[in-house]
Formats: sequence, structure tokens, C-alpha cells
Amino acid sequence: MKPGPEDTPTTLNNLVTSEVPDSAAGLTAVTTALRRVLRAMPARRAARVLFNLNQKDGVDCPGCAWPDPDHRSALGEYCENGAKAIAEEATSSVADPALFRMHSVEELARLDDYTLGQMGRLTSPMILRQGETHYHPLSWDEAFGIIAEKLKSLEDPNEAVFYTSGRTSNEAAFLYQLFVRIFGTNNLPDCSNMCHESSGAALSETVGIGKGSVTLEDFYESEVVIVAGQNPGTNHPRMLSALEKAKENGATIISVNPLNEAGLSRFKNPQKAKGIIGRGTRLADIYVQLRINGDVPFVKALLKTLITRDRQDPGSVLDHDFIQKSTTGYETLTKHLDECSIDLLCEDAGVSLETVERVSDVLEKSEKIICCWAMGLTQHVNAVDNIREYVNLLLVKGSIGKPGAGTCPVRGHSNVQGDRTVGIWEKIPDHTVDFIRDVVGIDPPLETGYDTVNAIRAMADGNVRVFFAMGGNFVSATPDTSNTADGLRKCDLTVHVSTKLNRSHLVAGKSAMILPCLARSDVDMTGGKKQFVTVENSMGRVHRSSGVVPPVSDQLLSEPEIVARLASRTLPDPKSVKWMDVVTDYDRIRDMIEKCVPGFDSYNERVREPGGFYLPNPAREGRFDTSSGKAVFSINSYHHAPGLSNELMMMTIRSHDQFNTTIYGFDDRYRGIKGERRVILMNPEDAAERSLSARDVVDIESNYDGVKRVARNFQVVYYDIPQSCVATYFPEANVLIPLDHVAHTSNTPASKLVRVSINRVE
Ligand SMILES: Nc1nc2c(c(=O)[nH]1)N[C@H]1C(S)=C(S)[C@@H](COP(=O)(O)OP(=O)(O)OC[C@H]3O[C@@H](n4cnc5c(=O)[nH]c(N)nc54)[C@H](O)[C@@H]3O)O[C@H]1N2
Ligand SMILES: Nc1nc2c(c(=O)[nH]1)N[C@H]1C(S)=C(S)[C@@H](COP(=O)(O)OP(=O)(O)OC[C@H]3O[C@@H](n4cnc5c(=O)[nH]c(N)nc54)[C@H](O)[C@@H]3O)O[C@H]1N2
Ligand code: SF4
Ligand SMILES: [Mo]
Repeated sequence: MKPGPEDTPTTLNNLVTSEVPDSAAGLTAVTTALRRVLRAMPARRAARVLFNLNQKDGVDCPGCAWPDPDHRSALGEYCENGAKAIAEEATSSVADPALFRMHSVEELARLDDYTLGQMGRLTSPMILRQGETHYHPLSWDEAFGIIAEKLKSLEDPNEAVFYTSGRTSNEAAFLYQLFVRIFGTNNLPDCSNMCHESSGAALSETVGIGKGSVTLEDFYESEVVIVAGQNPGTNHPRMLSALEKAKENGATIISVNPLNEAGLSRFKNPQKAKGIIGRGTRLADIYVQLRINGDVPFVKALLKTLITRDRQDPGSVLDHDFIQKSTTGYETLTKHLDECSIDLLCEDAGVSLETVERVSDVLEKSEKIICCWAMGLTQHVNAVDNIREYVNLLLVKGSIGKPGAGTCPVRGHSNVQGDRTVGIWEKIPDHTVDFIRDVVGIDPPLETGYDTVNAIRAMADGNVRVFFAMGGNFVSATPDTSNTADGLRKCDLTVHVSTKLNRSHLVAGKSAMILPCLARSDVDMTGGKKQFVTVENSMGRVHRSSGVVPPVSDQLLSEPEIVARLASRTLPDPKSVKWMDVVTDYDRIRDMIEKCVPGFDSYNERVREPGGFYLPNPAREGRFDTSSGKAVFSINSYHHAPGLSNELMMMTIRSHDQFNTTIYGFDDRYRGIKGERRVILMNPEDAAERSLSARDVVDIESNYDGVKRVARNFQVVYYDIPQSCVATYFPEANVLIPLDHVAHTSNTPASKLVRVSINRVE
């Protein structure tokens, strides 16, 4: 298959590799952060945005969802990658109509993702009409008119799909899903479908709430923190400060990962003098290097060891009181583990028995364990099993529902959790059904809509006429790039509400539109009044965010206003909700959220308190909202891979210089890689077996169900990675991931284990 304009260009840059550093952050992080911000905007704008970043009445960082501590340093309460995110967003460069006049869509598609991002902020609504080569500006009124007419002309509302990325505020997200459901569909796929959906599925089933149970304070009281399948040094950098504090208070930190990620080995806290001049703090006490998808057998081996040890002296290792009072399924679990061979478990995990014993020694003595994870667990065919298995481990130790212990799925986008809480979901919660019946007076659709993967399937089958995206970069973020692109091209109209130019704007339906919106850092004067929005962090705390810099164009609308204007033009009875009225004062949207979604009592009042408020979380208090009222032990399976002898297991990961599909640069400093993203991290033995040397150029190929997919031109980098495992960066390798390669139950693309073979490019 030839790469199409939907694929990132395959030309190689200039790869330089060096020793993998043994620490993260420190002075280099500070200087890199400042350099990036100053490159993107004038000094005054930079100072304004940085001084307000993550402060209690300031801008919530548009990077990840890691929570802010109660005490905020006035000097700077953000990390290097938060600064890069804000530089990318608050840049004063613009991708204005002149740019689109000068370059055709085809020309823009030849640029790499970094260059597209560097064009700057979108400034005007743009349309690509059927048969035309260039985007042209149009007025907002015209834009809403065209979209509304198209939506109204559909035979069935289910012919439209409404995607959401995770930066959208609670206010915009609530209005958006309300509009979509009143319009008549639950087709609300979101980035969460590709992210922590597996966590939600596993946690709801086992502990009765699809979110994590810990708060930041729990870290400071914990005895053990397990970090599995997560690279916080890059993706949640301020988590390192929390780990440092946990460690100072005596906690043992265990990293479980095929890669020994630099951030977890040693951390130089840039907020402390010793972090700037000293050697920093060693974080992970134990590093468990397992093979890709080795988690279920590894945790089973731990459980088996702990249960065996406890049998010598019952109660010395396990919390039988908790097990008896608060859980179900323990006997079935022990019976299952009795039948497992520890040697086989270790072999399947790729971990030695000594390592299992060493970790068990630590767990045996501890009563307060926190388990953190991210995409290394959630993006596997058996992702839900992965998470349920770590839950088993917490449950045998009674390590949930008490201070210093619990589950911590570390969320990605800065409001992905809030978006789901207020209603972005392809399933319709009962409280939303009631709200729509009571307030709007209609019966909303009840059948489950399309999630991300099912939306692509429907597009490919020609069943989607309109694709509307509230943020995100659908074509690059989803798997099976060419297939997704074909699906988008079959739509009559694709619309993107966006801040920055990206590849999805260049893979258009028969016609396409770009609607430029305000970002977090922009002052929002909707309705002539300064508005703030609210977001929920990874630990269920809801708080405010107010923009501080003047928008780069007076054409930008806020996301809530875009939804309100579209709803007013589209719905047959636009007065059922006072769309234009509620967006003149976002307090009114919050009042609606309070009426609809449980846990938001006195929303407007409580969110004005510094730091906001926590949403209710029964598991945090040891109450499990499952059908039995108890936490549930589970029996979990895992998949053996690779399939053929010459195949390798490929995981697709993030470099230090990207935020998902937004590419900040070509360096992955913490992995010693500079100047190139088209790289494949390989064990030197695997390379030697294939007569490959470092820097050789290869094509990567995947073969599923008789379909061959190829990603061209990747350079070999020798890396400390278990044999038969390789790593590439997302989104360049997404062309290799078949759409049907998904996690059971959550339907999340299994982008952390794709079977591939590699061929040298002569
Ligand atoms: N700077 C920056 N910050 C970000 C993002 C970004 O792109 N850039 N993205 C945001 C988003 S949306 C998300 S979801 C998060 C993602 O945060 P992460 O999940 O940390 O991101 P990945 O790079 O996908 O890293 C996955 C990690 O899991 C490991 N891993 C892979 N397979 C396995 C396995 O089978 N078992 C185990 N134990 N480990 C495995 C990999 O080696 C890697 O360390 O970060 C958020 N924050
Ligand atoms: N192979 C592979 N694929 C993956 C992953 C992986 O690990 N491996 N990770 C998956 C995960 S965890 C996720 S979360 C998804 C991410 O999927 P998405 O959320 O769809 O992708 P992003 O790259 O985060 O979206 C970036 C775009 O959002 C727009 N944007 C930024 N800020 C705003 C804003 O405030 N408002 C609006 N309206 N638009 C804004 C900009 O135009 C920018 O180009 O990708 C998934 N895809
Ligand atoms: S840890 Fe995440 S939220 Fe905090 S400053 Fe860094 S990127 Fe932003
Ligand atoms: Mo994510």
C-alpha cells in the first residue's frame, strides 16, 4: 500500500543517538521550557501565561491531567512539557487565510506534523468546497448555516458522528453532548475510547467506579507505589515530584515497564536547589523489566507468591479481614493460582523468579499500596485483564479505600475525565435520560452510539454522512490510518473545531470545514463578560481555569458558543434549551450540569473556592458500588505473541517532544535520540539476528487477517528493550495497527502490541 496524504511524510531527517541519560528534569528542563515559550511568543505574553499557569485563579495547564498540589509555588507550578504545551497553544504565530490561499491542501499534506503545528493558531472559519483545491474563509453565520442544513437533511441522525478530544471544558462538553443527544444520536466517540476506556471498564466491574480512588495526599502516606506501563518523566512530569515526596516519607517505588524510563530512575526536581546542582533523587527502588504484555503473568506470579507465603502464617501477608468483609471471588482466585505454574508465569512475563521474590518481599510488609498505570496497560487486547489483575493485587492486601492506598489510572488529556463525567460517552447515562425528558420534554435516543472504532467501521461502510470533531486529530490518533482516511473521505461533510492546523483538516470529506476556537489560555469574553471554565483532574477534583492572553484573532469563538449557535440553527425546537442565553453566562451551564449530573451540588459556589472540590468517590471510602456491594476478584487471561517466528512485538509510544499528534520537535532527550522520529528501538540481539546494524533503514510490516500494512523508512536504534520487543512512535506507526485489533470489552485499539516484521531498505 502506498502512503497517502493521510500518512506522515516518510523522508528521514538527521538521527543522532547518545547515551540514555540516567535522570530526568533538572536545569535542562527549565531552560528547554523557557526557550520553547520564548520562541513561540513575545516576552510579555510569555510572562503572562507562565505566571498564571496552574495557579489557583489562573490557566489550567492544557497538557496532562496530573493534579496540582494545594501549595503552589509562585515561581512556577508547571513542568517542561506543560510549558511546551502552552507554547504550542498560546503562540502568537497564525495560520490565517493568507496561508490557505498560498498553499493547496495537497501541498500542506506534504508537510510533516511538526511543520503543520508551527504554522500557528487558526484564525478564521475556513471551508474546502467539493472539488476545490484550497480552503477559503467564510463567515460564522454561513458556516453554521451549511452544517445545520446538512444535519437537518440526514435521513437518520445516526448518520452523523460527533467526536471529542480531551481538552474540552466541562461546560462545552456538557452542552455538546446535550445538543447531540437532542439532535437524536448517541454517536459520541472520544479520545478516551483509545485511552483509559479499559481502566473505566475494569474498575467499574471490580470496584464499582470507573475512576481512580486516590488523591495526591495519598501518595505522601503510601508505603509502596507501583508505576506500571507509564512514563511519567515525559507524560506526567510533575508526578515525579509526588513520587519524590512519597519516597522522602519512606515509600518504595517499583517501576514495571519493558523500558527503564529515565524519569523513573532519577529525578532532579527543578523547584529545589539540589535538583538543579545535585545528582537528584533516585526514584524507582526496583525496576522490573518485563516483556511487552507481561503484566498479567507477572502479577499472577506475585499473587501466587504472596498467597503461598501467607499460608505459612495466615494473616501475616494478606488482609483477610478486608477480603472477607469487602470482596467476593477470593476462593476462585486462589484455586486458579494454585493451578498456575510459577515458572511458566515468570517465563511468560519475561521476569526472573528472583525479581518476583524481591517485589513480594516489599509487598509482604506493606499495607498501603498505590498502583498507577497508563497506556502500557490500557492498550492491549487483554487490557481490561491487565487492570483487573493489578486490582486483585490491591484487594488481597486490603489496599483500597483507606489513606495511602488505592487505584491511580493516570489520565492523559487535561479534561478527559471531566468530559466523560459530564456526558461525553457513546452510552447514555440514566441521569441524562431523565434530564432530557424533564428539561427538554423529549425522549432521547437510548441505543448505544458509535465509539471511536465503531465510528470508523461505520464510515468505511458508507454509513456516516457528517463527521464533526470537537478538537483532536482523528485521522492521526486512530489506528489503521489509511482505512480511517478512506472512511473520512466517504463523508459528505467533515468539520473540525480546532485551535491548530493538523492532518485531519487535510483528509477531507466531500467538503470540509475548520472552525477556529478559543483555547484555555485565551481570555474568553463570550456574551461580553469574562468567563471561566471548569475541568476535572485525574483524581476527581473539579476546579476553575481562566484565560489570560488576548486571542490572536477576533474571529475566534469559544467552544460553548460554537455548540450553542449550531444547536440553535439545527434543532427543530431550539427554544427547548436557552442555548444563546446560557452561553452569555457559563454559570447557567454549570447550573444545568448540577441539575443533571450527580455530585455537582452547589457547583457554582464550590468551584469558586480556591482549588475547587472533589467529586464523590465511594471506592475512596471503601464502599464498592458493584451489584454485590463488594469489590470483585477476577480471573484474567493474556495473549501469547508473537505469532510467527520472525515477528516482533511492537509498542507505539510517545517521545519527550510531542503531545499525542502534536509534534513539538524531533528529540527524545530521555532516550538519547535526537533529530528523528522515524526510529525503531530494538534489542541489539534481535537486530543481529536480522543482520541489521544501528541506523540501518527498514520498512516495518504487519500482517493481520491477510492484509499487509507497511510503514516505510524507520532507522534502527539499539536500545535496552527485552528481546522480541520493539518500540516506535505514535502516530507514525499507526498505519500498521489494524482497526479490528482491539481490547475486549473496552474496544480500545491495542496499540501497545502489534505483531510486525521488518525488512531492510536496500
Ligand atoms: N508530554 C506529553 N504528555 C502527555 C502526552 C503526550 O503525548 N506528551 N499524552 C497524554 C495522554 S493523552 C496520555 S493517555 C498519557 C500517556 O502516558 P503514557 O502511558 O506514559 O504514554 P506512552 O508513551 O504511551 O507510554 C506507555 C509506557 O508504557 C510502557 N509499556 C508499553 N507496553 C507495556 C506493557 O505491556 N506493560 C508495561 N508494564 N508497560 C508497557 C512503555 O514502555 C511506556 O513507558 O500522557 C498524557 N501526557
Ligand atoms: N498508536 C497509538 N495511537 C494512539 C495512542 C498511542 O499510544 N499509540 N494514544 C491514544 C490516546 S491515549 C489518545 S488520548 C488519542 C489522542 O487523540 P486526539 O485527542 O484526537 O489527538 P490530539 O493529538 O491530542 O489532538 C490534537 C489537536 O487538538 C486540537 N486542539 C488542541 N487544543 C484544543 C482546544 O482547546 N480546543 C479544540 N477544539 N481543539 C484543540 C488541535 O487542533 C490539535 O491539533 O490518541 C490515541 N492514539
Ligand atoms: S504535569 Fe501535566 S498538567 Fe502538570 S504542568 Fe506538566 S504537563 Fe501540565
Ligand atoms: Mo490519552
